Amino acid sequence: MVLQRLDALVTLSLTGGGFQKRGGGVTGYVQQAYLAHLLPVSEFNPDHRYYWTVSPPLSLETLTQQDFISLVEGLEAEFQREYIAQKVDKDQDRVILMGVMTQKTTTEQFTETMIELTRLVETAGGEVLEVLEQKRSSTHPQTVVGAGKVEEIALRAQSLGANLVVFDRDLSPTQIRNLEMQIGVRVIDRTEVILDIFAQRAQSRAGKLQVELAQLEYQLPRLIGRGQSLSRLGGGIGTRGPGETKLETERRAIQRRIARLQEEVNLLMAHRSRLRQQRQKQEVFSIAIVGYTNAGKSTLLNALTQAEVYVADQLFATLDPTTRRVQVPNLTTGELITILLTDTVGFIHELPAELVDAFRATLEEVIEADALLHLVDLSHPAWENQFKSVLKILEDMPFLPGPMLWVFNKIDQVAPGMLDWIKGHYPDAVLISATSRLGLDELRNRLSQIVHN
Ligand SMILES: Nc1nc2c(ncn2[C@@H]2O[C@H](COP(=O)(O)OP(=O)(O)OP(=O)(O)O)[C@@H](O)[C@H]2O)c(=O)[nH]1
Ligand SMILES: [Mg+2]
Repeated sequence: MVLQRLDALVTLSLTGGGFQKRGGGVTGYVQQAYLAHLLPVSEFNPDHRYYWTVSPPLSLETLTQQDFISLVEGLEAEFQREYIAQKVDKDQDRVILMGVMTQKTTTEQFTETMIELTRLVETAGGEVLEVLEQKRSSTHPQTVVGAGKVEEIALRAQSLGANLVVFDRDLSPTQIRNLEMQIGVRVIDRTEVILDIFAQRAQSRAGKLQVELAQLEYQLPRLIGRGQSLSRLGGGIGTRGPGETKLETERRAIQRRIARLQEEVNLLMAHRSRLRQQRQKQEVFSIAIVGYTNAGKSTLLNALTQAEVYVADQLFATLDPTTRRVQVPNLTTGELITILLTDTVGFIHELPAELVDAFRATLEEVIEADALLHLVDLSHPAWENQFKSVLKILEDMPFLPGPMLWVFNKIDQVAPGMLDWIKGHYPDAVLISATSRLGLDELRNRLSQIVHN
């Protein structure tokens, strides 16, 4: 009924033994009638435990006495009240998350992915109302999940007043179209959530430029499937950003715009490369801080230098690279030497390819450094997988600076037993707390060692 937008439904059952029609075919008497309609939340149905109700068997006579118009109008009014009550904050998307657990992932990894996806949606400004899951050996080519699950999502969306469904994986244009048609609200994937966060964060011209490029590159192959549904289902996560107005324009116009932006990114790269060459002429050793988003990279740069980089407990707080001078002691002479430390955009598990391409000017700061400082948030339950994800992203880069120093951060939040374990398993790593300023002298010494090797 939800999917077909029906207010009420009547079924009639026949006695079977009726007249024989003149031309053949059996007619029958109506034996019983049933009336079904959707149920709003009420004191009798508090958590929306029941979506619908079916009447006891009625006689035709009783049925004809039913005032359908007032029944439907009454129900409409109740649903409307519920809807308004749910829609307090109009700017906030009300989101249902859909996670698909395939054989490729362990339960633990899956749980981590869903926690992270929740965090991403909240960072983008959405409110997660419910997390739905399904185990499948592989995803359904048309709808990702099976027909029964699609129906469940539609029912939950309707009863919770959700206006957005977010899937934990990339969706094809066909899948998006099918899902939106059957569920009746906007459907987006994880990449779109990440792009939306970037769009909201981008401050500098370079940042905005790269975000727009990433969004257009993401949208171009999905354009055909999307045009109508976007205008039908409204804005919110995944529709914001510099590229927003371009969405409705022609595919070719988008292609032209992409080409122009690509050129601008190339100019940006050339500009940054000149700056780097100047620095290299001065023979200052440069180190780039890399790490999972929210590891504390900007906090560390601020702690070691007088930088005032924006720090926040949110994903992708930093988009633009910042380079500052740091003094480290020469371990033999004790003199202070100056090195350059660069803080930049954080990584995430399965960083969308469009972002990697569009942010190449920024990522080049990483690959062009003389060494890397890989910062890890040791207090995060999933730190080991985050650590591996960062290594994987680095491996996929065309080339990398030689030495990489592993630095485990936030040790003020870690149990002593865990620290002993880390020291045993990662003897070369440095343990610090950027906020409590623990281990920073040791870190300066280790940076100095890298410079002199
Ligand atoms: N407890 C504790 N919190 C820390 C430490 N270092 C950083 N944080 C907190 O971690 C959060 C993220 O810090 P940021 O410096 O913004 O992290 P980032 O790696 O730059 O993150 P993005 O720019 O989003 O990729 C902030 O709330 C910091 O205050 C630490 O040593 N201990
Ligand atoms: Mg940062």
